[in-house]
Amino acid sequence: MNRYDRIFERWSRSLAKGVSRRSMIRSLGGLLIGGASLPLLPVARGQNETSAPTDGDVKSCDYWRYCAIDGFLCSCCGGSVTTCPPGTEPAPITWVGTCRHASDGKDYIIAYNDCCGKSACGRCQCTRNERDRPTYVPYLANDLNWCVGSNSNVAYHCTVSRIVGVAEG
Ligand code: ABN
Repeated sequence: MNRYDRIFERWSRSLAKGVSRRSMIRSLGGLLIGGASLPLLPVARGQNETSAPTDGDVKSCDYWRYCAIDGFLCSCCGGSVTTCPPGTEPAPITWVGTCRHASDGKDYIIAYNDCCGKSACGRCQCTRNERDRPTYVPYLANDLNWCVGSNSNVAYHCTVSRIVGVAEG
């Protein structure tokens, strides 16, 4: 047995003495369940995509990635599909939808992020609501003012749509 084996053996024996089997199983269960539920959290998923190829009319409500949106399109309000207009900031919380891209047939996970800090833009209202869920499933609900979580006095201006992943299966 080499030195590392002896150290590891001593460490596992002292762990076995100090920790009951039940509490070990409880901790492992907590780790597994905690790890599995992390991807469900509706927070800040939309911050990653900085630029996106233009593959359609981003000022049209029919544009593919707006399939689950409910709001004013930031691309008509001085911003872009993925960036908030000047003078506004993204809410810290997003809701998500899954939209099919017609040209490659893949389903993309889209984070919809409200931009906050100015009064409602009023242009390009778009309400598509595909697979929208009631507000008691908030990360899949679009009919909520997510600016409530921002520093911008709850003023909702428009919504951006960022690709955050490809849906598997
Ligand atoms: N998430 C868009 C939105 C903002 C304000 C009110 C309803 C919906």
